[in-house]
Amino acid sequence: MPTPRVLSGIQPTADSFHLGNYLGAVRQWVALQETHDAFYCVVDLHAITMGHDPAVLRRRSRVAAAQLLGAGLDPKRCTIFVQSHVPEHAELFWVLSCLTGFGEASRMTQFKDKSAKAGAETASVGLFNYPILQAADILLYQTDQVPVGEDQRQHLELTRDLAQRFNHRFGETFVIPGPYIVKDVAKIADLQDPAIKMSKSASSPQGIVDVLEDPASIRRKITRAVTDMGTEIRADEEAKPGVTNLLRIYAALAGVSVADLERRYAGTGYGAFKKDLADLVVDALAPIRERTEEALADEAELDRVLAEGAARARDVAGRTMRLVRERVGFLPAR
Ligand code: ATP
Ligand code: LTN
Repeated sequence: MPTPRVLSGIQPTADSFHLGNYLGAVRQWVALQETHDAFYCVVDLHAITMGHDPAVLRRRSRVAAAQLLGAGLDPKRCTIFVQSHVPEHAELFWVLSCLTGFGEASRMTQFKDKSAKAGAETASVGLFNYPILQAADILLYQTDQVPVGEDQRQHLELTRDLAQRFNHRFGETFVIPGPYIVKDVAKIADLQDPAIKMSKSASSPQGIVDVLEDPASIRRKITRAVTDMGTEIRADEEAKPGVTNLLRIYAALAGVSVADLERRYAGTGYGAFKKDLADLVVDALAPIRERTEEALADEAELDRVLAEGAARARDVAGRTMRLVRERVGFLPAR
């Protein structure tokens, strides 16, 4: 059996990843580089669907790559690259878009949410096409599993449908990928509004903890996180969504179960629990922040890592694309 392949992507749309990105996705990426043939991509093409500033995009793309290194990705163990360095993504996107129904794309809930916010007239066609480009990212690498948070499940379903449709119409070409979603961390909630996910675009500054945030500010936000009626530290999605979210974050970072924590904090109040959690978050993020700063300090080396990643990615993507062109019926360019 060949080593199974994973691929995932993260958008360079903020100056830092947040705790939801880290626990829901990036931490799994780090673990999977040990057991899988892993490709991780800073998806800058996806980052221009809502309007952007070129200088900011350039900075955030490097900051995103540096944070991946800071979080523990090792370019010797995995391939880290920037999506726009591999033109095959845009090329396969086009082919897949011609297999996607207009109605099918219109049903994507992330598109519906984000276009409603932007206003139907101002939302770009790029935003509409976003999930099809994501499918291209995944299928180009013959990916077996895609480590992401819960919010990406629908996009992965579309990806599987498109792969099956292509294979059926043009002959076996793509591996059908599956989601790799770790239940307890798949949807970290906003600290101020546990009904919504912690998110770069939707959370208020108080609701979101950034990976690169300074320790005092992290402590403040955790101390002020919304808790629920009563004083009991107990997981209960319905009655105690705020405390449940904090318990999940704690359990994930400490490597213990929520049940263990419920026992440990039985009879104590929210205060001590939040203080311990704040210490834990600060201690977990500090080394990531330091390594990210180191990676950013040597821009030439960072760009070299990305160039090497792009070369490895193009090798795989190029092979898939040659097959796709032939299957679709494009003439060889000779
Ligand atoms: P936006 O709010 O702009 O949609 P985002 O905060 O969701 O952005 P992305 O770059 O879209 O960030 O997501 C990167 C990865 O992090 C994805 O795999 C996504 O599923 C995961 N993720 C994002 N937010 C959370 C969260 N609150 N809990 C768990 N995983 C999350
Ligand atoms: N849409 C994803 C980012 C993304 C992605 C991918 C994830 C773009 N391409 C390919 C997994 C595989 C998001 O997190 N919002």
